[in-house]
Amino acid sequence: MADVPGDTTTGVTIPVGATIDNQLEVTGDHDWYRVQLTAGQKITIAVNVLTLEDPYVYIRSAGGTILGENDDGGGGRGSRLVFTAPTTGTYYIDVAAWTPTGPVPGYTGTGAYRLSASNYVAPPVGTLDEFANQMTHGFFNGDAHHFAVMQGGTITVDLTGITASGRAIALQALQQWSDIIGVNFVEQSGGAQITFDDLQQGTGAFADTVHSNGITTSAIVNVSLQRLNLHTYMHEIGHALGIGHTSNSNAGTAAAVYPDDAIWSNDGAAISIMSYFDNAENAYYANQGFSHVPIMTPQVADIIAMGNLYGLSTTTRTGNARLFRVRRQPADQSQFGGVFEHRFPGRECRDRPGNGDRECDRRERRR
Ligand SMILES: [Ca+2]
Ligand SMILES: [Ca+2]
Ligand SMILES: [Ca+2]
Ligand SMILES: [Zn+2]
Repeated sequence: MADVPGDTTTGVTIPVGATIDNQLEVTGDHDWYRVQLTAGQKITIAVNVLTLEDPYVYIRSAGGTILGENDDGGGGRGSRLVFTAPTTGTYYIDVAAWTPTGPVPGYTGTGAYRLSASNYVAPPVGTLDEFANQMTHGFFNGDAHHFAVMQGGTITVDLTGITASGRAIALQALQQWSDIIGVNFVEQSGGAQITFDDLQQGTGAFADTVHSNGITTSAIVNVSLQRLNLHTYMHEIGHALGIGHTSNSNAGTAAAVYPDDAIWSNDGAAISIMSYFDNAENAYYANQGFSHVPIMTPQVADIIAMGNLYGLSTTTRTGNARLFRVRRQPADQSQFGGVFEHRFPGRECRDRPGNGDRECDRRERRR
């Protein structure tokens, strides 16, 4: 198969609705495909992994200027980009590979890919089980992973690298996840399964896991001092325990946009603490009486997802109806009302509504 030129001299066209299999033959290869669009036409471009480890895609103008780009929006390392043509004419879809900032052992950025271009279809409503499956499997392209522990077992955590106020919030977040899966988090200094840090990454937060054959052996949770709030800690600890986002969005490239980057129309904070979309920007939740305050507990899909990985606690607050108490006061009617009623010292937890943590996550890189 001849290589596709990586500039406007390309003679290869992809019609909207078509799928093409091709490859990046050498490191640094770019393959440009012409696509004819009409003004206002909205398309979804996807580059799926065949043997290429980590695709990256751009949409370019007739002159070759980059108009949009995506790395991992397609699930796993696959790319997905929704683009609306501003004018009628020729555009180019530029298929490339993710480029590391330095050499990565074994990574070449070559291999076979599957490119498709299709007219955009608005996302359907997802079920809670679909959300949970996306978090445990879909986000990782099927590569599910979790610590080898069940209810009554222990995961060690090292909180000695963070401030006293950070530790206080982290402990609340750990307690909430412990309430759900029945696993005890035990502090130790050095050599813990989850190590916490607050390195300055802008205002960022991220989690990294080390895992193989579905089992996580260690994880790092890093929440910078600007992000010390309960939501962020629960979200990042969620990653450490093995759940990804409810969409394939990741803050590695551009901020997620609703609904273009959503898999389901009801992807919002009402469903999951791992969502990139707050209710204020989500048309599905408009006029349903939801407030837009940041959620302070895992939500329903989170509990299902985490239960699928670890099982659900049978001892949490037994004999106490607070477990599924829903707050009914209008001012308090956040999301599902706080599936877990949780009291917390106020100030740390007040994040700006709508802020989410989309700028703050960092991609998970196994390598
Ligand atoms: Ca090529
Ligand atoms: Ca090429
Ligand atoms: Ca990618
Ligand atoms: Zn995240």
